Amino acid sequence: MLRYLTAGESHGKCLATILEGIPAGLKLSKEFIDGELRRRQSGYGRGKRMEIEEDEAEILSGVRGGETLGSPITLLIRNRDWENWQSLMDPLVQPEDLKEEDKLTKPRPGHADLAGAIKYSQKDLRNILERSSARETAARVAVGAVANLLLQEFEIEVVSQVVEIGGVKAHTADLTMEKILKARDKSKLGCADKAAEKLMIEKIEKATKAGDSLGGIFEVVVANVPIGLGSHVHWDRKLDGRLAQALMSIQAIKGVEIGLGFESSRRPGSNVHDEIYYESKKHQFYRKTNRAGGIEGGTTNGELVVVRAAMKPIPTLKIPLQSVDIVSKDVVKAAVERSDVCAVPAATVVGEAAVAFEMAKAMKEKFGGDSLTEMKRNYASYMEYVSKL
Ligand code: EPS
Repeated sequence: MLRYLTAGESHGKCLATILEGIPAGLKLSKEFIDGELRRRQSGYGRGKRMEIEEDEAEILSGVRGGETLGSPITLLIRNRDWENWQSLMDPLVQPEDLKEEDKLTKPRPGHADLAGAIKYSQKDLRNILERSSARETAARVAVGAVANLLLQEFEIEVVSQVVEIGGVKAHTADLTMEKILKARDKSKLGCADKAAEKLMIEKIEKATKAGDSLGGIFEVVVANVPIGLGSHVHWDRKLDGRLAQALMSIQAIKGVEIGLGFESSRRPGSNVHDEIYYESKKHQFYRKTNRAGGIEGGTTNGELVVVRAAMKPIPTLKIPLQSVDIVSKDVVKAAVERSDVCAVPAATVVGEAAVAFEMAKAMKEKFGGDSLTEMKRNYASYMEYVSKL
């Protein structure tokens, strides 16, 4: 079983995560993890905070001689901004040391502020927003990077791209994965369509000037996935359900699609389902279309796994919306915090990490193994059976 927890507040000392279930013998490249962390920090439309942070993961346990031990892996990411927040955020600061004027009482519509404060009986919204902040996603990206390293051992590739920002759509359907990767890595927005990127940047500039924020859509594609990950037998083993949950749990995500997604509800069945063919020389079943997004009945069918997630605009607005003070009940404008105008490129990297984790978890469940050697042996035996269908 692959599982993880994260801990940490946005302006606390650090973010930490414990990841369990990675088999022993996986080479853990700190460079790769740090590279993914930096990728999450980039992207046009981010705020000043990203100029302060330079995320890197310290590996505290579960690794020796550069390889995993099969024991829990602890990763720690320090918040550089902590220095500026210590007097407010140090766990040992006493209530009497916290000034009344530092308390946040004006909840932002669309944020966890109000519901969280009522649920946890808090009179200072900071006690909610510090943990609900998308800063936490740095830890998820570190976990996803480790999962990705495991997937790479089986030549499974996870690629993501921004496909829409503020209503501007990218057109990349006729590009190969390699071309998408190349163009995406050159893009300030992680978007492989140059013309669309230009329009997206203009939209972000406009939103910045207007004190507003923008959302968008990203896509994650997984290639070289073996047939048979996930299962049809139980609700919590269906891979599409798990992917949707993992993506929906990312801050500000409001919708998830697999393959054709919502569009499949508008077409007749004959124009939705992917017809089945058989290549006798290769002993292989295959499809000419992939509208199912690589998953049927909660199980991978050997085609590309294709998922998309929609992110709402960030709720912290420079020109704030109406709200109500949680203490005085006065009508007020919502709190204005330093924030990002558009974090879709960052969310794309987080989405990729979330998908990598779920795919690695499904691989671990199917092929088991306490060591990577054992897992690969089980995988090879199954793939031999699949190659002789
Ligand atoms: C965030 C608000 C901003 C973002 C932050 C998420 O932080 P701050 O309030 O310190 O300016 O920059 O994102 C990150 C710190 C990050 O690493 O992604 C929020 O309210 O969710």
